[in-house]
Amino acid sequence: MLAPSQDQFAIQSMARQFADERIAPFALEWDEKKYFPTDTLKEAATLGMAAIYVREDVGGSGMGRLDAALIFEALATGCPTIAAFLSIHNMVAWMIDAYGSEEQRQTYLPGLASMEQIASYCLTEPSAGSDAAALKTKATHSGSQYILNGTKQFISGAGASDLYLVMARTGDEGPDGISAFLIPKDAKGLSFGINERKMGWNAQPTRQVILEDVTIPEDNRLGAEGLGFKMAMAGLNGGRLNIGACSIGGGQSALEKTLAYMAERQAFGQKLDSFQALQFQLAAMASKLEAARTFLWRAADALDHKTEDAIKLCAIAKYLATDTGFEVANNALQLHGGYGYLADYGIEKIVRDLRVHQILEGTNEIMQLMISRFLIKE
Ligand code: FAD
Ligand code: 2MC
Repeated sequence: MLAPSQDQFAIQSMARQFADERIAPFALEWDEKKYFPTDTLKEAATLGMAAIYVREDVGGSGMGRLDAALIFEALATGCPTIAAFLSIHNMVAWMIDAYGSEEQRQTYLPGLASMEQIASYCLTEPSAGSDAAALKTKATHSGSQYILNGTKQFISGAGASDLYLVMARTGDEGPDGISAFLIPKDAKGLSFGINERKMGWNAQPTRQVILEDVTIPEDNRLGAEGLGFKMAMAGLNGGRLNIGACSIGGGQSALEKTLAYMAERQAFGQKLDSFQALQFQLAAMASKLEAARTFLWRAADALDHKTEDAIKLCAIAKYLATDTGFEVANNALQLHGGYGYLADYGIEKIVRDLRVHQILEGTNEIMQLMISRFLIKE
């Protein structure tokens, strides 16, 4: 892979147009009002962006991870929060496509591809975040049913989503005792915590998902018993690329806003963009974004081709791209002076939104832990 093809860039342009017209003009208001724009998400679904790497027979777009990285970067220029939620939904859709029975694929995926059904991914618990394999939510097999009890923490889309992919313990301690379950919103015993007050990501809800004797047919188990953790991790490989792409998109948008601002704003009788010290900062920001973007493409291509080093490359990409996106957005805020700190300029929102990308889908310390484990093994 040298670079994406012209066709792939055309798909990215389509996503950018959607972001410019249907997301960016409303992003500040959604953030301020904590409004989750499900209608806009459904519009994105009509363009094939809700099941990007799901097979076409069930309504998916049949594209790859590199296409997804290009799409999520473009969408995030409008709003990283909305793009990132769409990524989580895509992650669940892919897991059902990859590991579900034919019946599960046919039951769930057409609705997820159109976003008539919205999905959430439920791994984290109050006492098991980075150490996800320590999760305690229990699924007890009883006859032809499972009964689930436990609490999931920080679940994006919770309360608004129609379908919850829940990782729960069916066996012993550790990763091999975990299985995955598909739980509909109306399941008896399923409830949600308060919508958390957050620094960013305000245009999507984050709540606890509480399971109290939630009883589901065994047909709602995704994949075999004991494979839940590995499936959850496999889903996250793509999720981490997408979150990285969302950070690059947010950083790119902050850079574009900064270039426009500096071409207008004067200080000491000059336009800001005529100070060489500031020009060099712009050069550094653009260079870092380009390097992270290009590396992300490499990792996406590796995941598409299931190369031996794909997992390591995805971890490196998530770590580099989310740190870079945040650094660029934060510099952009500085270059706006006091105006960068005002909500109306849209820069502080990008900084707030991108900050959490260094934490979720595996903190950047966990990415370093994974990368170093690979290095020591190699
Ligand atoms: P902890 O695991 O308690 O970590 C605390 C600190 O210790 C971190 O800095 C961490 O990097 C560090 N640390 C921990 N272990 C090590 C180690 N071995 N070596 C070095 N450093 C370490 N989860 C979901 O399942 N679904 C969702 O939809 C979802 N959405 C989220 C949305 C938001 C807005 C947020 C904030 C979180 C979301 N999460 C979601 C949870 C997210 O994945 C976790 O917050 C994250 O994995 C970290 O877990 P923790 O918060 O428990 O931190
Ligand atoms: N891809 C595929 N397989 C993976 C994998 C990956 N990325 N990571 C681990 N595995 C496999 C691993 O190969 C092993 O398989 P096997 O037994 O065949 O060797 C198995 O899973 C267990 O892995 P480990 O032995 O590495 O398990 P350990 O408990 O030591 O650590 C760790 C795993 C730390 C990498 C994992 O717990 C982790 O990724 N933690 C971060 C949690 C996280 O990312 N949460 C995100 C929640 S979702 C979210 O935030 C959203 C916004 C949606």
